[in-house]
Amino acid sequence: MSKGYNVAILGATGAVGRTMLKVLEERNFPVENIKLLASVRSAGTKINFKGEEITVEEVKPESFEGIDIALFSAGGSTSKQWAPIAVEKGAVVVDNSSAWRMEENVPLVVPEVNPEDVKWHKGIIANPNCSTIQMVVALNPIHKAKKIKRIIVATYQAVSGAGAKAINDLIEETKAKLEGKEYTPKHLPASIAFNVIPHIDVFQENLYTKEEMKMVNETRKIMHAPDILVSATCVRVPVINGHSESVVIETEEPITVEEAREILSNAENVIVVDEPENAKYPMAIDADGKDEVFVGRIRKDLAFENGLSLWVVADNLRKGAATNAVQIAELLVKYNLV
Ligand code: NAP
Ligand code: 3JM
Repeated sequence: MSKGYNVAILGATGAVGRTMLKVLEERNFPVENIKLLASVRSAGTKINFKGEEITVEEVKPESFEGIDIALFSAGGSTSKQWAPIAVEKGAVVVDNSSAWRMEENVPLVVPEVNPEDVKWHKGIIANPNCSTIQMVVALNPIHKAKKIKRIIVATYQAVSGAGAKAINDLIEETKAKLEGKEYTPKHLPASIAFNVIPHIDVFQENLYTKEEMKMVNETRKIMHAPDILVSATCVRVPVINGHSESVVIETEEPITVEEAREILSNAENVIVVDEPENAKYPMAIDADGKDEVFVGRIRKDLAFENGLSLWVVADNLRKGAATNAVQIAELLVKYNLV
């Protein structure tokens, strides 16, 4: 009989945590026991897993006793506080927050790009930011063939990326505006209904936001490409789920549209949707609920000598967070690391 694992989810009541439960179930991850953890606010909440009602518990140091794999999605400060405790109790932590991603002794893993990096973990493995994940899944195969020098990206990010309460903000503000009423979003930095907001996470000294700098630094670490130049503009749009990205790259060697299409058609977990003559291209609505990264609008960029423009879309709660984390857990099993 094959082994089952004791799995804990910290942040189980959140948008990412609930998606992780769904993905564990769908992919039939070998779970022996599951423990659902959150703050005292939602202790006692019941959540269904494989037909069983599981009660959410307040996270405590003892919560991690006997746990093999702990999937974290409860924000940066919670992760800073609890990951070392979980590791000390013997668990391997797969963390969805930005708290550990750039630490030297923490692998930052996208299974389609750098699966082998899980092998040098010291207890914590970081899951990259949602916008970074979908971009590197699409770009790494091109980088391997033609070496990318430069990436210029603008994101169109769904509100689900800001948590379950931000989804509520979009719906409530839209309803209010249609009825001529006022509603001020509580979990987004500005009005989101009928608007776009060029502000995700906090502004840095260089006038980029932290979300934008995550895309710069995480891309280099995951692709093992410390010299790659990345410039990002991250934008929140009134979409419930599914991030879209306009990506322009410059390669060292020339690349044709046909070559790029061929490379991407053969890339793992990438689906090319690119039929301009039939008005077919990737859209957030179609990526919702899917685990692949969708690429289209592939064309020669007119501003760079060896330039290529692409449109990249994925479900941010799935491939951008939960699915990637569960894939990392699957690698731990595959490589006998738990
Ligand atoms: P969310 O819907 O707001 O859920 C937050 C979860 O964290 C809830 O389960 C909440 O529990 C729990 N939590 C908050 N503070 C806690 C504390 N002090 N102790 C224990 N649990 C606590 O947010 P989300 O969208 O699921 O995102 C959660 C985190 O995942 C984010 O903060 C971010 O770091 C990360 N994330 C990563 C990606 C990615 O790209 N990889 C994408 C989105 C989010 P209660 O119900 O008790 O409040
Ligand atoms: C996505 O602790 C927090 O404030 C969470 C902020 C957050 C992050 C993050 O920095 O961990 C919200 C949504 C992310 C992320 O994936 O980087």
